[in-house]
Amino acid sequence: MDRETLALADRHFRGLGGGVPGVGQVPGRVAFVSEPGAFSYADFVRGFLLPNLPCVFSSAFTQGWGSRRRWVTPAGRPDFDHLLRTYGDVVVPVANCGVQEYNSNPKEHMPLRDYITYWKEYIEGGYSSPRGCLYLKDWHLCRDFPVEDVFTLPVYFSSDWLNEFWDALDVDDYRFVYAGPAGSWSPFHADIFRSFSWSVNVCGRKKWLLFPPGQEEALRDRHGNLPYDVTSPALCDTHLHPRSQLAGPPLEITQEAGEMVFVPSGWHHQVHNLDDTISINHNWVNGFNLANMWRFLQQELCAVQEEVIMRSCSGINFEEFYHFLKVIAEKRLLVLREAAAEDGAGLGFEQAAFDAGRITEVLASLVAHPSFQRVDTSAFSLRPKELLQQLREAVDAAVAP
Ligand SMILES: O=C(O)CCC(=O)C(=O)O
Ligand SMILES: [Fe+2]
Repeated sequence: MDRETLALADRHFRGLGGGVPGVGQVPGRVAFVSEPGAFSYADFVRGFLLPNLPCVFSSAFTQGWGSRRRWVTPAGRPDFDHLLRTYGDVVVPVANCGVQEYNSNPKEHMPLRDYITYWKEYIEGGYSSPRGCLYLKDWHLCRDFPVEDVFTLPVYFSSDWLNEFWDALDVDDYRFVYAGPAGSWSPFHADIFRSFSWSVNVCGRKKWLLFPPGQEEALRDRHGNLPYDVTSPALCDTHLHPRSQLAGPPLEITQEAGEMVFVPSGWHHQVHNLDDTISINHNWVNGFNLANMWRFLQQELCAVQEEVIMRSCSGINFEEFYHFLKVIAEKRLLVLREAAAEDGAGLGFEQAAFDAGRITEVLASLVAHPSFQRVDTSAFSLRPKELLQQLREAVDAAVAP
């Protein structure tokens, strides 16, 4: 991040007074970025991260990725033989697209070998099977094979606190591979913790239907439930979905092989595989959507009122959220202090200053939250108020002329 982008981003967030951006003007179509050489990180911040708008990057951005070279046949189809040879024994999660369980699909686990056998039979059966349409989802391939050359992380997505946090703890990650036949699909949802996502088709094509934050409210049924399938004719039934006429049409994307989609924070979406498709999908949080994550966690708490239940709903409670902030904050403080000693010339100084500023705002709000005040923090290695103080001092020093 350069100084000019830091100043722009700081002004943007200061203008919000620690709040969350509303939905600004949403263009009628999704922007397409074609030239890697002519599109900087600062362009991405200005055009998409700050206004929280989706975009599609051309396949030139993923040229040369290991997965695109090795997992695909010359005809552009999944290379089943290669995948079997390399990963056949790995146990992968598989969802059944035909079975609705709340607003997702039940998952089972099976060796990739068995899934590929199923997939080939599904194709031979004219894209139909008595077992239904099975979709391999949320396979942590990078966690299972950390040294494989699968992809090169684009600079636009390199500030990724969720994965930085999990990597520091060496526990989990939010890096996934999806693979499924034409017709497999992901029901209507927004991503975990209101994270961003990026998604690249290694082969095949996807159709995306995207709704800006807030639009989903008009799509709820009369009981207040979100739809499972936004293409269902039931949405036109005003008795079932009384406000669906108020929802604008979704933004539509047809994502070609090699192209990369950026899904902004809090945008609900539904995704259909138009061909036999393999994709790499990551969820990520950073200073640009941290306040959305925090707001989401507070809403979850309001909805369930019980921290114990909250953990089972969103997979994180306030104490763990503090731990997440602390791990990232301490790493940024280190950069700011070292760089300060070198007259601000340290690598990533602006990024660290921006990150520390965003953490300060959200941490101040967390520390003031009545539910967090009930947490016993006496045994914490660094007390939240101390961390807040350290961050404030570091941010003040970083922005001082
Ligand atoms: O590709 C899919 O089926 C779903 C992808 C998705 O929801 C995401 O990347 O956020
Ligand atoms: Fe998603």
